[in-house]
Amino acid sequence: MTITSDTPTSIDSDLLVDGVQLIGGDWVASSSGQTIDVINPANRTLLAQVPRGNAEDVEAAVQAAEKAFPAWRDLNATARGRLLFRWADLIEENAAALDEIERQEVGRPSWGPLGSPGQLRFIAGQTDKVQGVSLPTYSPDTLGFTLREPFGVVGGIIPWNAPGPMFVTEVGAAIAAGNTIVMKPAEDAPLTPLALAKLALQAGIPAGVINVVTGYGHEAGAAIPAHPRIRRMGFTGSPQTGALVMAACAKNLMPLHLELGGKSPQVVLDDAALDAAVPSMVSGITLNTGQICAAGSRVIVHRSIHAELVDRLAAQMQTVTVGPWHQPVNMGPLINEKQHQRVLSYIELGKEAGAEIVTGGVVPVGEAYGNGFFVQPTLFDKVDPGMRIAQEEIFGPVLSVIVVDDEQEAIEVANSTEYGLVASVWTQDVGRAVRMSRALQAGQVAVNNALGAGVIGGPFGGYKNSGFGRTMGADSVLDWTQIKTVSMRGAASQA
Ligand code: TXE
Repeated sequence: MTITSDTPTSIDSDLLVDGVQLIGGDWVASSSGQTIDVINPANRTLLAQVPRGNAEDVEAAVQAAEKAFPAWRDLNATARGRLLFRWADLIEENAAALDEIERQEVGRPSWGPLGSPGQLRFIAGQTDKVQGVSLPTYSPDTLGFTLREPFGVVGGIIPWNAPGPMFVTEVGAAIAAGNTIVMKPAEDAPLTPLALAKLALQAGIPAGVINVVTGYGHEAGAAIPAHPRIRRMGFTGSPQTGALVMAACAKNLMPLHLELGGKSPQVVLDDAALDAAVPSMVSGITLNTGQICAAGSRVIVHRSIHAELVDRLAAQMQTVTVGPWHQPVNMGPLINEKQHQRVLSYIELGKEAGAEIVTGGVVPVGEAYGNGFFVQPTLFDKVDPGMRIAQEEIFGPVLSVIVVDDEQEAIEVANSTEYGLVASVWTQDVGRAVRMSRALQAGQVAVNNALGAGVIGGPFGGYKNSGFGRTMGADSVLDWTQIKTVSMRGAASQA
C-alpha cells in the first residue's frame, strides 16, 4: 500500500473547543491569558489551542464545583442516573465526530465504535444502587445503618493515550456518586475531554458539576492535589507522576486512587491455539502504537514452541501498516517527541543488552513520515527477564520474547516486574487457565485474549506498582463515596 502525506490539517466539528476551558458552565480563557498548542502528532500541524490553566483557574473551578455540589448531591439518584444516560446517548450520537477529534490529537487510526457509551451506561445504572447496610444494635430501641455519601468537590488528572474513555469513566463514576469534579486532561490531548464536557452540558448535567481546567501537569495539574478543599483524587499516568500526586495528597490528607503503568505478560503455554493467539498478541502491542497501559509487552513462551511463535509473531508484525492516522493503516505515530525518543532509546537499550531484533526497530522513512513521530513495530527475541526492556514500561510497539521451561517458571517470570496491571494466558486447558488466573499478580487476568477487553463494567486497576483503587466498574462508583454510620433512637428512649 502506498502511504501518502495528505494528512488533514484541521478538525471540522461543532464539538471542537478552541482556546477556552470549562469553569462553572462558562467557556473561559486562562487567568494568565496564555495558551498551549495542540498538534496532530502525525504531521505536527496545529489543531487548536487550549488555555494554559494554573492554580488560579483551579481555584475558580473549585468554587464553581462547590456551588454546584449541594443541588447535585441532593438530586434524587434516579434523576442523576437519567442525566448520565442522556450523556451516554449524546456520546453515541456524536461518536464519529468524537472519534475524529481523538484520532487527530492522539494520532491513531479509528478504533471503530467507541466503548465509552457502554461503560458510561453501566456507571449510570449504579447511581441508584449506591446503598448502605442495616446494622445490629445493642438495644431494640436503636436503629443502626450506614449511608454512602459523596466527598464533595473531587479532582481528576488523566493522560493522553485514551483521553475520551478515561474522561468518561473517571468523571462518570465521580459524579454518579454525587460529587462535583475538577478535571485536568493531558496537555497533549485535551480536545476530546473538552468535547465530552460540552456534550455533558447539552445532556443537562448542571453547570459546575463538571469543570475542565486545561494546562500543564506542573501547573494546573499540581494545583489539584495541593488544593485544600478538594476532598478526593483520581490519577492515571506514569508511576513517577503518580508518586508526586500521592505525596501532594498526603500533605492534604486526601485519599486517592492511582492507575499507573504496566508491563503485561502474555504467557503462551505449549498447548496454546497459536492461530488465534498471534494476531491478538500483535494487535495487543500495536493498538494505539503500544501506548496503552494494558499493552501485552512481554511474551513468555514455552521452549517447545518458541521458534514457531517467534516466526509467526514476526510475520504478523510485518503486516502492520504504519502511517498517518487517516490512512487505512493499523498503527499511527507516537504522541510526541519525548515519547518518540523514549521508545527509540529503549530499542537501543535492548540491543546493547544483547537482545536480538527480529523485525522493526527503526523509524520508517518516506515523505509521509517526514514530520510525524513514527516507529516500526519491533520484536525482540532472546530477552532475559532482568533486562530493562523486560522490566520497564516502554509505552510503544515493542514486544519482548522470553523463553521458559515450565509453568512454574512462566509464573515466576510473569510476576517478576514491579507492575501488575494485566496478565494474559494462552492455553486450551481449563485447569491450567484456572491455576494461572490465580497465580498471576495482576488486577486483570485475560485467558485467550490480550488486553482483557470485552467486559462491560469490569473493575480496572492494578496490583503492586500499577496502582490501587479501581475505575470503570461498580466499585469505582463506591470508591468515590465515604461511609457514615448512623445510630438513631427516639428522643425519649432510655436505652
Ligand atoms: O505521563 P505523566 P507522561 C507512562 C508511560 C509514558 C510515561 C510518561 O510509560 O511513557 O508514563 O508519560 C499530568 N502534578 N504513562 O509524561 O507525566 C500530565 O499533565 C500533577 C502510562 O505523559 O504521568 C497528564 O495530565 N499532574 C499511563 C498526566 O499527569 C501532573 C498513561 C499524565 O502525565 C504532574 C500515560 C504533576 N507534577 C503515561 N506532572 C497509563 N497508566 O496509561 C504531569 N501531570
